[in-house]
Amino acid sequence: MNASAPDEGCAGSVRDREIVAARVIVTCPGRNFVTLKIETRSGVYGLGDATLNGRELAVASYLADHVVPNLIGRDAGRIEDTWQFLYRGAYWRRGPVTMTAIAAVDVALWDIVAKLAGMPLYQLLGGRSREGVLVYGHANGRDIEEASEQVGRYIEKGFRAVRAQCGVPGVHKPYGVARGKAYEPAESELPVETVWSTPAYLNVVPQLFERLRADHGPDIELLHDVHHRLTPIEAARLARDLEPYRLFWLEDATPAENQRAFELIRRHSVTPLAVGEVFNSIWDAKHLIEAQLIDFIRATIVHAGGITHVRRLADFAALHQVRTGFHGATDLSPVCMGAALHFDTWVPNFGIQEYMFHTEETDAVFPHDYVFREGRLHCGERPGHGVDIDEALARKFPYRPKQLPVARLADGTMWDW
Ligand code: GCO
Ligand code: MG
Repeated sequence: MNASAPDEGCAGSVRDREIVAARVIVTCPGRNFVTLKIETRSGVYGLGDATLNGRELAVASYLADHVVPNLIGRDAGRIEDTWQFLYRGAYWRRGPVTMTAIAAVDVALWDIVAKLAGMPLYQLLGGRSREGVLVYGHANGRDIEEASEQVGRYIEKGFRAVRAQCGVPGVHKPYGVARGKAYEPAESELPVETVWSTPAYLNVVPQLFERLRADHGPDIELLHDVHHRLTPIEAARLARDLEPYRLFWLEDATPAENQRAFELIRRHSVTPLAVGEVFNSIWDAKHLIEAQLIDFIRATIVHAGGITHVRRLADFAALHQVRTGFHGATDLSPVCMGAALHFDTWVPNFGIQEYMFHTEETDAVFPHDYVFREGRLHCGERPGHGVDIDEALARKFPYRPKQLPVARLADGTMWDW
């Protein structure tokens, strides 16, 4: 498709929208991020996040070597056609690397079209459905005491929903518990080895939530992430044990490659279930949604093919009263967060948005206009998704290889991290 096609649409002319350049920017302001910048003949550019934690350079190469050459000369306004071209055209479908690369292009194009139309992105999607986006923060502690204090600090900051994780007696380097100032799992060049014990974990988590309800009362929304560690029947037991504490959700209770595994959990418990941060496609969630085995879908714009695909997923979920609860860990860049907040501001079946704070260096490299107020994030009114990149500053933070940890049982058996 080239710029000599007849003029169409209202967001600039086809000539204005012609893609003249696209570049991949890799930077490490505290952690690694991959960003795609697409430039049009009009001078208007768009940004898309392409970060896949621990596998960043695979997406950078996929984009630079295999996608960018296809973009030059295309009409940035043909967002759907470009999505289909990259998805169907590659022949090799789905998978985290492919879908993250497609997402980066897709979000950059939505950003360009919204800027050319002079509209904040949520307006282009269908307009505002709510005044702000309910977010949950991450409290954690080495033990129950410390985790409860941290939940208190989040409540003081204005959060209405808090995820809580705590250390597990006898477990070395437990998931979700900070060892430094902030929790950041991708901490070394080769994976850190952690040790896992299901019995110790199943023992401590109900005690944690009993304490949190006693300390903080019935109104604060509480969430917990199992991070794929349990078998379906163990997950069913935990979900049932947690019922008295009325969680907002129990996340990734068991791995979901086998979507039917969730039938077992559902049979035993009414604790709401969330899953999907590692999903790349609507197909990963099809049975989970159709059979109403989950309550929240956590697929995220950056890893599931961008706004174009996640919109399809959210609409499908809405048919089954499943709400969105997008992943928003620090390994998703502010560019993804900006796009997600515009999406959350529009999507009718919104549930909640995860929100971890980025470092000051990250915020400086990615200037943005979203703000936190009274438990909610508010996207800005600037045209596009409202997140930019300071390329000169980004260059001062070169890529540093980092991988996510792995987990083993006490006898050395590999487990799910
Ligand atoms: C979450 C996630 C993260 C992931 C991380 C992996 O719920 O926020 O589970 O903590 O582990 O995004 O890159
Ligand atoms: Mg998670």
